[in-house]
Amino acid sequence: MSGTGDNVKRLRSSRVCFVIPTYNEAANVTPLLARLTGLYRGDDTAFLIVDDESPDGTADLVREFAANDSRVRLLEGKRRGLGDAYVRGITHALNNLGAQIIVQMDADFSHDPADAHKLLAHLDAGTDVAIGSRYVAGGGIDARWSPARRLLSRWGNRLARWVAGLAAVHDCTAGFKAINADALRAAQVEKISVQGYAFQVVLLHRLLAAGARVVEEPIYFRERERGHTKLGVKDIFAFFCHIWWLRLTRHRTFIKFALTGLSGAVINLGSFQILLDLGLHKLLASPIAIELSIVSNFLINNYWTFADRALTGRKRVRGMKFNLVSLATLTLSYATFVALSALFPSALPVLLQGLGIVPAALLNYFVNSFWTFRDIKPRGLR
Ligand SMILES: Nc1nc2c(ncn2[C@@H]2O[C@H](COP(=O)(O)OP(=O)(O)O)[C@@H](O)[C@H]2O)c(=O)[nH]1
Ligand SMILES: [Mg+2]
Repeated sequence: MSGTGDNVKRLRSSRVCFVIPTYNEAANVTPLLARLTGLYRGDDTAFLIVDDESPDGTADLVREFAANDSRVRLLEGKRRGLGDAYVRGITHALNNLGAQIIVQMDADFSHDPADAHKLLAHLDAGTDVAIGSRYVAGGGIDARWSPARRLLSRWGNRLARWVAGLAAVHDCTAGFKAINADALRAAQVEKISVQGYAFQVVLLHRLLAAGARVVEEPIYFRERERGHTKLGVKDIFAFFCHIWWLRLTRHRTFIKFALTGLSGAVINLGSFQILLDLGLHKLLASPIAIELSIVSNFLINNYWTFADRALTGRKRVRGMKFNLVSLATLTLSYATFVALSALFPSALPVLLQGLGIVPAALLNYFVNSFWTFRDIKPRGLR
C-alpha cells in the first residue's frame, strides 16, 4: 500500500512514533530512515532510534540524518538486550514525545516499512494492537531462512502460544506491531524487566491481560540483506524460561485462590465454634460464620489473589457480582448444614459446618474465576 490521502490524514490526527532498536545497523539505518521518512510525511510522526552504543557508528549516522529531519530522534543507552531497548524507547516515546500510537519494528528491512500503513489502518478502525503476522494466511517467511531457524521460530511460537496461554494469537513472537498508547499504559510496559527477545511475548501477554483488542495482519518477513542477526543462544534460553514463567503466573493465581479458600474455611469453622461456645444456637451461628468467611475471602481475593485483574472502574460491578455469588454460596452452604443437621442430629456441629463448605467452595471457584474475577480475554480475538 502506498501513501494515500487517507494515511496522511490519519497520521496528522494522531501522533505516531516508530520505535526502532538498533545494534550494529550502520548498513541499514540510513536507507531505513530515508524510506520511512519518505513514506510517512506527516509532521506529527516521529522516528525514534534506540541505539545501544553500537561500535559500528550507527548512532552517528542517525545524528547525521536527524540534522536534516527533526522528526528523527535518537535515544542512546547501555546494551542490555532487545527488550530493555524497547522498554526504554517506548517509555520515552510515551512520556517525552507525546506518542499516541507506537509502531515497533526491526531496523534491518525484515519488516517492510510500507506495511506499517496496514497496521496503522487497523488502529484507525478501533483496534488497540495490530500485529504484522508471519503465521496467518497470506503471511510468510523468507525462503532463505535456514531450516533450523525456521524450526526454532515456528516451535518457539507454538510453545509460546500453548504454554504461555496466548493461543488466540498466531504470531506471538512478532516484532512488527502498531500499538495504541493507552493499551501500552494499561499494560504497564515500563515495568517489563525482560531484557532479551522474550520481551515480545511478555508484552503481548500483558496487553491481552489488560484487555487489548488485537488483530493480526499478514506480512512477509524478509531475510536481512546487510548486517548480522543478534539473536543469541542466551536469548533462546531466556525465551523458554519466560514462557514457562508466564505459565507459572497463572498457577500462582490458583495457589493463592486455594490458600484464600483455606483461610476462609478456618475463619468459618473457628468463628462457628466461638459462637457456639458463646451460647448461640447452631442454626444462627452457621450463617453468621459463613458470612464472615465470605467477606474475608472477598477482601483477600480482591487485594491479593486477583490483584492483577483489578480494574478500578469496574470494582462496583465486581462487588455486585460478588454479592450475588456470595448469596448463592451462603444459601448452598447453609442448606447443606441444615440438611445434614436434620439427617444427623447428634453429629458434631462443626463437622457438619465443615461439610457445608465443600459444595459451596466448588461453586465459588467456578463462578468467581469465570465471572467475578474473570481473566480478561483479548476482545478482538475470542
Ligand atoms: N538497541 C538494541 N537493539 C537490538 C539489540 N539486539 C537486537 N537489536 C535490534 O533489534 C532488531 C532485530 O534484531 P535482529 O538481530 O535482526 O533479530 P532477528 O531478526 O530475530 O534475527 C534489529 O533492528 C537489531 O538491530 C540490542 O541489544 N539493543
Ligand atoms: Mg532481523
